Amino acid sequence: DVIILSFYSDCIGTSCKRTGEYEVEIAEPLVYNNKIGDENVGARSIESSSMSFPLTYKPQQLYRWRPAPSVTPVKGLPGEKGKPVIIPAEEEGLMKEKFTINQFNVMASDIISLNRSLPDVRLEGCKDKTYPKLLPSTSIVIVFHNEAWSTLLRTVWSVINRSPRPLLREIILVDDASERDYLGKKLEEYVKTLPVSVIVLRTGKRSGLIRARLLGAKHVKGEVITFLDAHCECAEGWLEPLLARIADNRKTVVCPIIDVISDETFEYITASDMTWGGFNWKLNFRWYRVPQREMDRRGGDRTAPLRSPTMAGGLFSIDKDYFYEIGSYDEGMDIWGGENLEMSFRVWQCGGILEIIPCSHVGHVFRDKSPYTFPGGVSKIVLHNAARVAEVWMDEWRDFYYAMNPGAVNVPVGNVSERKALREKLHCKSFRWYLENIYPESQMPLDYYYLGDIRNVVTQTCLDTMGRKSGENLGLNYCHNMGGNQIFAYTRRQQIMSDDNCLDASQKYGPVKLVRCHGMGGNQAWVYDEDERTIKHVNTGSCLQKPDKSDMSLPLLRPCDLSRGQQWIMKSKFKW
Ligand code: UD2
Ligand code: MN
Repeated sequence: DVIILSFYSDCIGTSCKRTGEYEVEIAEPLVYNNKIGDENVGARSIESSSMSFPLTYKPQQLYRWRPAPSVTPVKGLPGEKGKPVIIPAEEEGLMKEKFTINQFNVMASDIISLNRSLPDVRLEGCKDKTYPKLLPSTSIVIVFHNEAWSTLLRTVWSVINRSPRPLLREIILVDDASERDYLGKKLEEYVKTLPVSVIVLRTGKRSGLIRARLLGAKHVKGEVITFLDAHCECAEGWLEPLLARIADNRKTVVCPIIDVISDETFEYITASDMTWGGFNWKLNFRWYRVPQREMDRRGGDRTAPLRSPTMAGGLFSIDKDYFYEIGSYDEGMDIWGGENLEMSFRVWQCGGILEIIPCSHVGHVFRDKSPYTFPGGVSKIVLHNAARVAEVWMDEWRDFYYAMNPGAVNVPVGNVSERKALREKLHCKSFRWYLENIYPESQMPLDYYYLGDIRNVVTQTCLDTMGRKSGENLGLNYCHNMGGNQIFAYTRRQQIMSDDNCLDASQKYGPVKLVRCHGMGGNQAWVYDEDERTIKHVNTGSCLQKPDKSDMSLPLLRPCDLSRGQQWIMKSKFKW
């Protein structure tokens, strides 16, 4: 379990930093100048093709393709092969000043070629994988609000350079009411000079990334929609494994491994293929280590598609018709956040499959902070979006969300009847089904006796995590009835948990720690006796007791003596 911890990364949104190793390998360039659609093949050639192909695609929707050639590094240019860029010391002041515009080092980005080369970061087993000769084409949809020129256009160029041309139908840029001059006429003129069809759409007024993506999707001509953020770099061979998987089963929603482009140096850093998407009680998306169960299902093959409980949200491909069949997006969501979990739950619960394809890599600039405004307030918007996810998809587990987010109760959810009707219409399964079958490792317990605060009879104070991390002591504080750090679940597996952490004791006496839940009983097994009102530690037989005078915020483990100081009440006044 200690090993597991080192793989977890703390994130806000998807701002998680991960590191890894990569190999550098540059191949010879090939001649490469097909035009879009040139190699569209008719029914006859498909019949004669030995490849199996999906019946859901018509012959006219499949294209013969060849891999795009590697981008050759240019000697002497900064950032080639994904190397970090260091800004000279004398320019550091300006660099820091400009950093705040986009919350990444735009000076570094600006001096890197829009066509820069990248290392081939794929696992060896990916490099000689073969995919069907005929695949559906895709349109790339990139939404942006006030994006920097160089990151936006490097995203576009990486798509152009590294996508098999006949499979790349077009690139659709959706400007979500940016306030930067260069994103106006200049951008429109620039994209006309590009070697593939690139169109610029404008939302007119700020609509948020969800509605901006819906606008982009409406104009898609390809068979598959691929969404990207506006600060990405697609790596070699990124597209064909995604499209091949969808061709195999059009109800599969597929994500690349999202590598890290450093926000400081723009170094391209390979992400682990051993992480998948999860979420916590607050409904934040988070990366967790892939459990052994999923490794076994894949026969230990790290190049095989990885079934992920959730996706990060920004980078994925989906069959266009399936995108609409399964309910596209919730138009009631504003600006940023929540849509990634919404789509994840919806896909799984309504009969689809969500996968990370380890042979597909795309880099993304992860930021610590958001650079743009959230009209109406960040927390209000993010809580509003998350509440819609909880209300529509999570059944009684929505309680965890409300209990954990003081303040969420007072944020209006808006009208969710259409989304609930969608859930009915598609005969989607319950959230219990999702937790049992797709995400048994989830932080949300499947069965629990109690969710609320835990109050000591004598001191009338409540157990409190004080927002502390795994490995630190459990605290005790006046009961505020606001939820959050004072919310605990007492589960059928005898855990007393708060989000990712469980009450844990390794000694007969002394303080109790918060430790990442491992679900294996042991030091984390407790029994609450409703009559005695005691919380007994199974391993040691000791009881949880009020603090002694030396530190009134530190509950202790002591031999059970049926004293009132060892009595706890699990009966919440908290309302959600
Ligand atoms: C992640 C996702 C992002 C989205 C978000 C949750 C990745 C790599 N990124 O956050 O795609 O799912 O979680 O909502 O998985 N934008 C607009 N209008 C707005 C706000 C944002 O067009 O009002 C654009 C923005 O310019 C960017 C994209 O939406 O291109 C995603 O925004 P972000 O980069 O701030 O999100 P990120 O990566 O923190
Ligand atoms: Mn992003």
